[in-house]
Amino acid sequence: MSRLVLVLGDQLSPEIAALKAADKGRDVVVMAEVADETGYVPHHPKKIALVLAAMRKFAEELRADGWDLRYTQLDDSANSGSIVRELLRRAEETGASEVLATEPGEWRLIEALGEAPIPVKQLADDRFLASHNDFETWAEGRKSLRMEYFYREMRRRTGYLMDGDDPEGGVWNYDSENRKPAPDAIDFAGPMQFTPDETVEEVLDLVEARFGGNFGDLRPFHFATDRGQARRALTHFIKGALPKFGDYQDAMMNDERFLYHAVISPYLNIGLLDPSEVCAAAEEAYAKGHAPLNAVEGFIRQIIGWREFVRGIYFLEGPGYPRQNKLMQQRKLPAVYWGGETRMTCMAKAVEQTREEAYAHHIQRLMVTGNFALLSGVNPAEVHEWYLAVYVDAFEWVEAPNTVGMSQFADGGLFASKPYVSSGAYINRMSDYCKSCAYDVGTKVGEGACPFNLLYWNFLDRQRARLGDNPRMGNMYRTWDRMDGDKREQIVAEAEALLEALGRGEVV
Ligand code: FAD
Ligand code: DLZ
Ligand code: SF4
Repeated sequence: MSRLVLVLGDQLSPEIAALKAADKGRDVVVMAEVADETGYVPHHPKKIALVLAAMRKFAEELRADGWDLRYTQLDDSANSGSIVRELLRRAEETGASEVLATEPGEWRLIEALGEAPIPVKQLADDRFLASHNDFETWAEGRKSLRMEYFYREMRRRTGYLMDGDDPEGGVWNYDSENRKPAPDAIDFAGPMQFTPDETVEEVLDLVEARFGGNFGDLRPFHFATDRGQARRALTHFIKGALPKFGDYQDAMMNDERFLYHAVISPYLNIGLLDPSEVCAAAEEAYAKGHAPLNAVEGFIRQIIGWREFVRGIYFLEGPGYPRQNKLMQQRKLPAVYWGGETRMTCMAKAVEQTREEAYAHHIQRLMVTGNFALLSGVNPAEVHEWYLAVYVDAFEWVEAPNTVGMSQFADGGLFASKPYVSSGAYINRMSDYCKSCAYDVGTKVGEGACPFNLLYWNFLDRQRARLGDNPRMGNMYRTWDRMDGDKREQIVAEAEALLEALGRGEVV
């Protein structure tokens, strides 16, 4: 009897486990565009378009490769609206009595498949370099989980940038050479852009009609939507941007949205690129003398270090992880996150580019929008839903640990040793935002004071019971304690007034 082979919208690789385990001669592949997946958060229209267009093109590849494939489009009249119901419908149609799946990247779907009224075998997703078991074994017995140590093990295991048993160049991590502030100009035009073909145009029309009201601009749409295009986008980055990737990794600029970043996370996350091919391409650029070690090491660390590490955390911690709120923050997400007017240039720029591109780079996500939400005391569940919705690369296994853990410290410091908070000084050092801002980054309190300055001290004061003993925050608390008492009172009063104004929806 035939089996169904489920391929989800972020599993678009011919090497995906369920396809590898299936029998092309008798099994039936099921792919489905369904309301449950397009609606579990108000996804950015570009994200929905990317996933649906790439699904349709991948389905064509599978058909051309000889697979019997049943594909449900979002507007098909028989569409039942959920992955499990689509599987049941296709089982009835084909007589199949079991399903082969690759483990989804979200507990919600893992549980739904586990509870489905048809046996579903969920195979390990081996697109990653570390399995769940590898990560659990590494984490077992450790007092704290630090990416750097996990990363070293991954270097040894994969052999990337290794010189025998030693790291290439003698040190594991070249971050001290990176983190340069924003330069005057960038000599890279940004990620490769692709003109929508017929399939993509059809999807864009569908998304416009159904999801045009979601936050985010659908057009222009230039993402790669198949493997060939994604590989060209990777090559374009390796040639044009990788050499300076490390230097300006943390910089932010008013007029340069992508700087030297790769913008390949959407392709990696939906299966159009494989982490090994990406790292091999970067390593080759180093071997050929095309890109320096600080850039290549930094880039490979993001992929075999951070990306694998956060996935390990998501699956180690279980389904409750995204709902953690160890700092007990309860405020609502301010309207500025959904495009509401603001006088803060840094926030305005980060949100504007998120709306237009469905993309912001790591430091914008961490030190602008993430930092502001944390300082403002926003409930991390709301922050999590925002990040899951608005970025084209957002899938829960990668988004939740980055948001809930790294950015909001809502897991109490499972893998970040202290919260990523800063006053305006950091943003000023790393960007040109403050030069065109209505606020003055140098003013700590009173008329024109930068909101990040006020909120930073207020956050420390408010969270003293939970963070005061953290040894890595000792200096910050000592500086706060040395401040004149009247000034501290004024900062707290002004910060609280600002938070109240934000809560009332006033322009801040
Ligand atoms: P580059 O800077 O060019 O880096 C290269 C690659 O390294 C990325 O494509 C990505 O695959 C990987 N990478 C780098 N940093 C991380 C990281 N911290 N975690 C996982 N992979 C990483 N990344 C996502 O892929 N999806 C998300 O939903 C997501 N949400 C985030 C939310 C917050 C609050 C923060 C602070 C970070 C988040 N990140 C997320 C991580 C990071 O911001 C993005 O991976 C990166 O900005 C993608 O752009 P890029 O391809 O240009 O990356
Ligand atoms: C993100 C997404 C969207 C928008 N739509 C679909 C869809 O219609 N069908 C589908 O199979 N997958 C979709 N996805 C990706 C899933 O949400 C993703 O597989 C899970 O979140 C697990 O990572
Ligand atoms: Fe942002 Fe403050 Fe700088 Fe304005 S002055 S851009 S609010 S950090």
